Amino acid sequence: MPQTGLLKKHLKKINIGIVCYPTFGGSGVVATELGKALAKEGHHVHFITYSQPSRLDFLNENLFYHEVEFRSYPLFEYPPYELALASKMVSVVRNEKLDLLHVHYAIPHASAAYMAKQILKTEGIYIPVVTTLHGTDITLVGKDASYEPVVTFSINQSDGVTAVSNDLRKETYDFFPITRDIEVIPNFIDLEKFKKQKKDHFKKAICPNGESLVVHISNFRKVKRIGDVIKVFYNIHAQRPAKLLMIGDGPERNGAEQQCREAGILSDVRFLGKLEAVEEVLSVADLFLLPSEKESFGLSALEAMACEVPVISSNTGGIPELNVQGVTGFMSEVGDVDDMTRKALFILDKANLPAFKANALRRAQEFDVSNILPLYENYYFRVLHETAPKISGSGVT
Ligand code: GMT
Repeated sequence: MPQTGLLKKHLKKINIGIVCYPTFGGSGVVATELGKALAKEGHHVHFITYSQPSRLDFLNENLFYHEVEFRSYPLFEYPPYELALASKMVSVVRNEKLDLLHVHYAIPHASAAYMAKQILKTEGIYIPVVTTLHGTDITLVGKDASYEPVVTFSINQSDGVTAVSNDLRKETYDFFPITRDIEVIPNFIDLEKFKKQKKDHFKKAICPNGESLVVHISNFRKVKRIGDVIKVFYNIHAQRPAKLLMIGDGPERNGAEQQCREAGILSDVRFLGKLEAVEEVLSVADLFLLPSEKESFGLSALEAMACEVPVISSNTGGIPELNVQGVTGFMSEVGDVDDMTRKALFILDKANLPAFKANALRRAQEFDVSNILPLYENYYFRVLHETAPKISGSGVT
């Protein structure tokens, strides 16, 4: 994975537009962290989103932000965001003289980019578009008949396409009539930021009697199987003193609280909402639970591992490409809460926990931004090289 210094020296700095969802969610986090890392390397990065990305908490002279403004109008039951986004892309490419647009999450970013590209072509500008597929844009929403033709078309029309795991790449080819290559570039972590912090006072406040601390982070949607998080924790709690921290928010949050109340464990569960500095909580955690129905990568599990937290997950999607069975944690079949409980108790045993923690960190180091950023840089340069005749020629095709 790591790139040689020699190759890196020859890369010129590029002027790139990044389009993403700015909200609490994996694709937005990856896009924002990627932009920050590119800016640190000297590239100029222009974020194009409808609000400030939540992790864009960092000042750098190479970072720029362009807000997509869209008006509502009495006629619009659904304001046409995609049109406003495409218009914004056109003006940013034009005014900032961008070299490349990188859109994260196919819907509607890839199709809006296609539209922007067509408009710019009429002005003699060819803007290469790279689309990164993140997960539900393919596995859930993208497959829906109401989006599938547009998703297929805009993937095929992109100048470069990446997927965050081999499994997502395969699933894309299996389901959509894709006629182009898809490059796998896994998600990454800034280990410097996620370095385990000394937060003993925090651990003592939450677990005053030395309880095990279990954590779950997600956007609390059905696909995350929040009910299974609670069931596994209930079973752990029946066997040993433990606390559960639930980070994030979404449609399943209220149901989860009700489930905890009915199970009589609410006093040992805390819902912390959309916490930005997840590393502070993860630094004191003993176990991370991710029993999702589908997960193209599982960025939150990587964040946990970077803080030396072993993972109990389902064996689905791209998770096996991250969580190593019996080494960094365990995987069970989706919904098998009894198996997850057994394995969680094994990890939490004080004879086993230190080895799992060390292995989790070691595995996370493979996904450090210093290893993955060059893969993106090289990919951009490949796309720029391949599209060079279109960019320089007046007859854009
Ligand atoms: O679907 C989500 O949970 C949100 C989605 C996103 O775009 O924010 O997450 C997906 O992308 C993440 C970043 O690449 C991956 O780590 C998640 O595994 C993936 N989620 C699913 O596949 C369910």
